[in-house]
Amino acid sequence: MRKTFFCIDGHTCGNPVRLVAGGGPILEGQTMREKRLFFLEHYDWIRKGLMFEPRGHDMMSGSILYPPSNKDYDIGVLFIETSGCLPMCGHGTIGTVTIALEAGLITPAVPGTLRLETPAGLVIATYKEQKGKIKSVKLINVPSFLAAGDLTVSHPELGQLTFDVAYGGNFYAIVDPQQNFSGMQDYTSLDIIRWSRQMREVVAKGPDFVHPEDAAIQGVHHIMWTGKPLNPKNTARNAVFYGDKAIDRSPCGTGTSARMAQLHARGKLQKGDAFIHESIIGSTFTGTIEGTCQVGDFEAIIPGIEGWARVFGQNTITIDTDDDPLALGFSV
Ligand code: PYC
Repeated sequence: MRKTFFCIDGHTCGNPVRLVAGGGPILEGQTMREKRLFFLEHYDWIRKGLMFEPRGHDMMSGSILYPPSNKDYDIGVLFIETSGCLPMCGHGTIGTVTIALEAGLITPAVPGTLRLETPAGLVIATYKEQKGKIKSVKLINVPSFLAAGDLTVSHPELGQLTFDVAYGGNFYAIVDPQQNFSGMQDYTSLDIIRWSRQMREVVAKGPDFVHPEDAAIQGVHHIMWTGKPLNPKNTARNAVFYGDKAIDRSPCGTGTSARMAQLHARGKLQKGDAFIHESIIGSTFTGTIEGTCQVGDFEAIIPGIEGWARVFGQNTITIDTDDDPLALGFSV
């Protein structure tokens, strides 16, 4: 099998976004939720080939655009990452909107606003444009909630840890500074990656986390370690672990949504507060609470996430499984 993909590469606040503009497969299914499940079953080799080394790398992430399931949306988005096909990806959405608009791949029905159908639900993007460049994108993300607070695990290296689980488009285990963890600023990314793998394993032995309205969204696959910002004007900093070896270079859109939901549920963040969230490299998203709603038994917030992306290249990539033994990538 030999297949070529026309990709446009960019990054959102430092984290990669590879938009597959040509060569994406036709997917069965009405909604993006159904299309995601069909892609995972039949076309996951495309994700592997485009995301993993040697064509990608540990942090690689991207998207493929599809016609939406109904007229309420402008476009459907499938997210592809080293970690799988996430129901929602915030940095991926900011990058996808920026790349797609600058390349003329989508034309919004209402200029300045895009209604995106993601597998996790409706995400509304508004953007600022200057001389053909998208300067910033603000997402109104899916309702986000604190799913469980004050859980404890015995971490193999760190010992007893308390953490919360919150949803922001994916479920996150959030580890705040405490006796056995002084804050992500005090450790190397290699420590955080190793601890995160161990943490994911022990968290998986605890309660199951399943979205109350969509059983296809389940499991705590991401770990957020919080800490002190580099710039004291910012509110907080994080290191978000995803995949097997990745720390998000952006402040993580779904992670920031989950973090705001956690803080709101704990009475520490209100509507009207600006939550400036710093990434491991110091880049920022501005988070806001746009409103509240109910998701199953959970009181949820409607998060706003604003950030920027830049486009830097075009990349025609061939995956040839007949000729290249490493066509579907590898991970070391
Ligand atoms: O920005 O939502 C995000 C994200 C998830 C995983 C990596 N980035």
